[in-house]
Amino acid sequence: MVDQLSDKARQNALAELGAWIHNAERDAISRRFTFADFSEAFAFMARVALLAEKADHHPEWSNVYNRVDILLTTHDAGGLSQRDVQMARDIEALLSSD
Ligand code: HBI
Repeated sequence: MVDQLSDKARQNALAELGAWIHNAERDAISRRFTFADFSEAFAFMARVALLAEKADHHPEWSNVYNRVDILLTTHDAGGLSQRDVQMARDIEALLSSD
């Protein structure tokens, strides 16, 4: 069982992950990524998919041409957990490694 973030941990995480928007209704974080074209967007999605499988923690996401919208929350915890924070960090690291 994974625990939902405490209020303090949530505030710290949101401060650290400034590009991610908190969805209070779902207690989730979301971010839109925009790429040069579909091929770049899909390559990013493939890399995120591998991260998700390795972490056994999966995004809720959508793709429209060169845009990828990712929402992270932990279904088992009913909201944000450290798994979401770490996944967001790992996704950010993908972008900076390009
Ligand atoms: N991904 N976002 C998210 N939330 C979960 O609770 C979750 C998951 N991936 C796999 C997972 N839980 C495992 O518990 C599976 O056994 C369901």
